[in-house]
Parts: sequence; C-alpha cells; structure tokens
Amino acid sequence: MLSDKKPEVCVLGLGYIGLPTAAIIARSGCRVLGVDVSEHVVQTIAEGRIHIEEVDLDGLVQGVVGRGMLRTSLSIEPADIFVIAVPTPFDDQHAPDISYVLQAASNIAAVVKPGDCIILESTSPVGTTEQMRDLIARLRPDLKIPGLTGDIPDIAIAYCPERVLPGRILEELTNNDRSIGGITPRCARKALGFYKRFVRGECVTTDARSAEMTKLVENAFRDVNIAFANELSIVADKMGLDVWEVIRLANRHPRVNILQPGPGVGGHCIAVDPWFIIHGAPDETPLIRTARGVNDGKIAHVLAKAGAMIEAHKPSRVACLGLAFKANIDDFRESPANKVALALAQRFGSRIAIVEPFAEQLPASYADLDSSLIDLDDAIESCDMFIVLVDHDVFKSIPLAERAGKIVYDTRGIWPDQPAASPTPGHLRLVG
Ligand code: SAJ
Repeated sequence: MLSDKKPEVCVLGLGYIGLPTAAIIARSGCRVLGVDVSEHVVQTIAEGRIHIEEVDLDGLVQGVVGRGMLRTSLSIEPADIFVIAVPTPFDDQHAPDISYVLQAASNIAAVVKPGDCIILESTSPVGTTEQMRDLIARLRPDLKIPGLTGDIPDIAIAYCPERVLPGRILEELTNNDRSIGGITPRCARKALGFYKRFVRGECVTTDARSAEMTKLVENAFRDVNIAFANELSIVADKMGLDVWEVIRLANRHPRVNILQPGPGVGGHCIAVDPWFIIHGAPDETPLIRTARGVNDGKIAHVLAKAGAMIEAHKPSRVACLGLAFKANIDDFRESPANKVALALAQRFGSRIAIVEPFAEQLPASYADLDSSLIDLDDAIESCDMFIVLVDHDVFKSIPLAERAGKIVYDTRGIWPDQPAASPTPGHLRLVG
C-alpha cells in the first residue's frame, strides 16, 4: 500500500527527459518543482508552454502548470524526492563528462534532509551513482549515508535510467518497465515506492551499478544490431543485391530479426552511450567499438553513393527528403540525414533542394549555401532525383505515380515498388 501523503518532488534538468518526467509526476498528484539552469526554460514552462517538441507534452504541461502542480525555478528547494535528469555528454576523446550530475548532487546536498530519496536518471557510466553518493557524504557529514554506515541510513540514493523513445515519450514513461538500482536494497525499495505512483510498467529492483550498465547495454545492443544492417547494405550494394529484399526474407526465419539500414545512426543516445562502455573497458569492447565505426562510416558511404549518382545521371534538381535523425520528429541534431544533405548542398549548391516537413527553415549551417527548403509538392514537380534520408510517414505515402521517372536513392527502403534507376547499370535504387 502506498502511503496517502504525496511526496514533494524536485526534478533537476528540464530537457527531453526531465520535463516530461516532471509533468507526469505532477499529473500523478505530487507537487513538483522543476529546476533548470536556463532562465528561458524556467520562464517558458512557468507560462505553461514548452521549449521542446514532443507528442502531447504541450497540453500536459499547460494543465499541470495551470493547476499549480508544476512550478519551475533556477534554484533548488527542499523536497522529499529529488530526480536528476541532466545531460551526460562526452568529450573529444569520447570520455564521459559527469560534471552536471555531480553539480546537481552538490546542489541537492545543500537541502537534503533525513527521509529524502535521491534518484539519478541521466545515462551514466558505471559507478556514477556511487560517486554521487560519495560527494554527498563529503558535503553532509551530519547524515548517515547508504553503503557507508552500519546503521539505518538517513537518506536513500538510487539509479533509475529512462528508456523512452523520442516521439513516444509520454506513453513510454508510463508504460515501459523500469530497472531501479539502489545503493542498497533499502534504497531501491524506497525509489520503487515512488515510481509505482506513476509507472504502469513493471519496476524491477537491482543494485545501482547493474542498473547503470543495463541502460548502456540497451543502447549498445541496438547500435550493434543497426551496424549489422548497415554493413549488410554496403555488402549488398557491392554485390548488386537488394538489401531490403534480403532482410525481409531473412527475417522470415523464426529466430532472425535484422534491423533496418539507413544513412547512419543519429540522436543523442545510441551513438553516444556505447562509448561509455568502451571507455570503461577499452580492451574488452572490440565489437561495440567496431559497430560505432560501421554506423558512423555509413554516412560517408551514402554521401559517396549519392555524389556518384548525381554525377552519373546529371539531374537538374535533387530533392533530399528529410533532415531529422529519425522518422516523424523535428530533431536535426546529430542527424546523419542532415550531415549528408549539408555535404551535398556544399558540393552541388543550388541543384540541391531540401524537403523537411518538420522544419520551418533550414538549420543555420546552410546559411551561406545556395540550397533551399522547399515543400514536398514543389519537389515532386521540380526535382528529377530524390534522395530519401528519413522515413517520415509523409514520404512513405508518395505513390509510385508521383515518383515515376525520377532517379531515386532510397537509403531507408521506404519505396519497395520503385523501379531500379536507369540507364546506369546495377542496382542503384537498392542501396541501403
Ligand atoms: N535506426 C536505424 N535502423 C533501425 C533503427 C534505428 O538506422 O532499424 C536509427 C534511427 O534512424 C536513428 C537512430 O538509429 O538515427 C536511433 O533511433 P532509435 O529510434 O533506435 O532510438 P532513439 O535514439 O530515438 O532512442 C533510443 C532508444 N533505445 C533503444 O531502443 C534501445 C530509447 O528507448 C532510449 O530511451 C533512448 O535511446 C535514450 O534516451 O537512451
């Protein structure tokens, strides 16, 4: 049985994970203070608006702010539960930077009191939760700290990674299973009681280090599997095979499930998190490291292939379809599609047009280039070559009649009915 008294919650970091998490906790009836270092973010949310795009998030935030359940501030205040959702970037050498986590922990140390629970959600290298615990112990010698005292500790500290998919964050925040890793089993149980208030998926308890590794492993697993698909697409290209057809057929085997090739792996998670494992065990991770190389290398392959097709077919105008890092979202950061389109725009200038229904204007990196953002109808009318870089639904639904006669390079395999390009010999359309 959950106790009737709803805990006061403080969420540190109001980005793609922190804001939806804060809003969902507020919707469950807890009063939430959201803290961020950006005045713009704090102010925007305080007005019931949002600074990021995510399905249904605007209405939810407007509602919880309007009812006074979610407030925002630049500075921390006492609470019963602290949830840390700050960035953990890596540097040029791919070494993880946990300074934002430690800064958040030291801010919490200033206000934490006996009975409180501190939960880290940021993707973190193994051992980060313990480092955070050690920092709090140094800053608050008056408190009995879990794992460092023989007595019952005053506070609980746990790691519980988010695992939501951009574009489905609210649904997955509620319905996905969660791994909750405590510094001690008692810490895990305390965090479990909190997550059960708003998570419908199963919450499984473990230790903090296992939970940290679980998160990294999930994304590394996906990276390795996408790398397999991307490598296959390059092999199929060399052999003149249709990689999509090969994957479709292979996936009819009951124990084979190959993922989809594309122009590379983008986003802020799958291309980043495997490095946290590699950094922790550099000599033991040849497979994970190679997968990173294959996925990053796919961008150059697509670029070379697209350039060769343009040189061979001499289209008057080429439409690059999509800039986002994946389908149906407006996030262009770390996007292979954007990297390919930008490089083509630099090389071919005004012959390259960009179609991106999720953009109102081209990113700043296109400022000095002659390429333009055009709408899809325009592209269908004026472009004689299409390079599919993102599998947005709106692109998938273009009927064959509107693509007939176009030269097509479909890096996402969204148009299985597209006839192979001619007159260049080979299987140009078939390249993944
Ligand atoms: N991609 C492919 N082929 C595929 C699947 C994906 O090329 O078959 C590409 C996408 O186009 C994109 C990239 O991979 O560029 C990543 O997309 P994604 O949809 O696989 O994942 P993300 O980055 O949006 O979210 C991932 C998810 N992790 C897993 O599926 C294991 C999500 O659950 C995590 O919460 C999120 O990372 C995170 O925050 O860590």
